[in-house]
Amino acid sequence: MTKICVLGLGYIGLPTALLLAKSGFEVIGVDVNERVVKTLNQGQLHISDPGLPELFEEARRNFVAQTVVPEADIYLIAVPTPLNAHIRVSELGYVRSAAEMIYPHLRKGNLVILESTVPPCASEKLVIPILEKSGLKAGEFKYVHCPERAIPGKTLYEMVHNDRIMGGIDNESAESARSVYSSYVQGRIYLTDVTTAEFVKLIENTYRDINIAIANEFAQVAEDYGVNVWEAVDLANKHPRVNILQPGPGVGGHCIAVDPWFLTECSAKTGLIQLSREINDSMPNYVIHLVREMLGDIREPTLTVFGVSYKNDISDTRETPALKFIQLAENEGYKVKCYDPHVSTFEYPVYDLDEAVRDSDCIVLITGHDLFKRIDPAKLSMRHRYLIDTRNHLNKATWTDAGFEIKTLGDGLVRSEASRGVASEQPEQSPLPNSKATTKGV
Ligand code: SAJ
Repeated sequence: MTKICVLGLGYIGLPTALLLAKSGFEVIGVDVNERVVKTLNQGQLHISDPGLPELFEEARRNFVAQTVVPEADIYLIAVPTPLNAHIRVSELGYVRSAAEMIYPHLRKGNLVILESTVPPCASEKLVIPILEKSGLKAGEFKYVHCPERAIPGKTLYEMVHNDRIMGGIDNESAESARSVYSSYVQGRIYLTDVTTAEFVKLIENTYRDINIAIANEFAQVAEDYGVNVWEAVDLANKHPRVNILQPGPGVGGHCIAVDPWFLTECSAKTGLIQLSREINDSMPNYVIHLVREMLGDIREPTLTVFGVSYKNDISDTRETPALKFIQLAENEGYKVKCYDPHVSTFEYPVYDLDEAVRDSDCIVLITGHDLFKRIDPAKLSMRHRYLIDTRNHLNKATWTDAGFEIKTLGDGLVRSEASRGVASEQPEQSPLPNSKATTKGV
């Protein structure tokens, strides 16, 4: 039986290891965290994702976890590659130490796969030279970069169904990787060289970041013209070649908010990419400006943040825009209480709904969890009933009927109009145009 060692048993490494085990490989999962290893060997999971418990049950007979790297036929690296936010440069320490752990075991004909996202040329300049300390030259062992592309919240589904890119140091390497991934990937597999694969992964996420940035800029420009950006984007997207993304309070997660910096760290030609990062990073500042406008004259104001995970219906809070928003709010003297039914551990305390809204003046919705739609606003006991919805997520009529004054990011309504209740005329998700915008057919 072919033996695969998967290094890193996190959000990507563990599901990948289990998919391979289910496909019939003998899989040894390696993690430096003893608690993770112990938990898995006791039959429990340390992460949650739809379908993962069922997969774990099916795959366990071919899977074992340990803290040291064994001899294997194939080594797959799926360790984190965080960004050093101060200097905006990738930290490749985990990748480096994974390669250091592999090379003493490396034999002729072995295949090493890197799934972790890295800056262009990292394989060639950093990882392969470490592996060559084995005494083997690249080519005597096979090497491929196969960047992961699965979206959190749908990880397993996308791991199986997405197309994959395999960048090999030579064709034999890429073909070997293809045969490994073909065991469970139903999408197409495309072969290329290593550096192109590294580059492709980064431009995918950078492309998305830039597109979110333009949506965020449109939201702010729309306000200046009294236009509702949500309606405008919806209408623009009726064009066959336009697909504008959704504005929001900023971009979080460990990928889109991070990968553009990986792409640009060794290039000087990066104006648009950097600007987009800055636009997205400045959205919490824009949200606090909306709060200021709404609550201007309230004394000792308290805010309730709805949703602290970086996006809807998941528990992941990495790089969440909620964090920057809360810090800014506290710096301006607001008391902040958080409510997020998906999150139990966060930098700030997370309360239940009643406690989070008690004596609060304003709810600021940062994350569009589905569960928030089921809240009955009439039952919320607050000091003042203000709502800032940064995702156009909640039903305006329901919340207005419950006495809330609502500001939706990018709705084009100045405070006086909102106060007059103009916002309440807007139906959910597809608001009617305000006084300036019209929806005439031409
Ligand atoms: N967001 C918006 N507006 C949108 C879409 C997203 O403000 O229209 C925000 C989200 O709220 C979130 C952030 O952007 O804060 C990122 O969310 P996301 O759903 O766009 O992406 P991630 O970070 O969860 O996953 C991405 C995916 N990449 C692409 O779609 C190109 C995923 O396929 C990658 O595998 C993943 O990064 C990764 O691991 O690199």
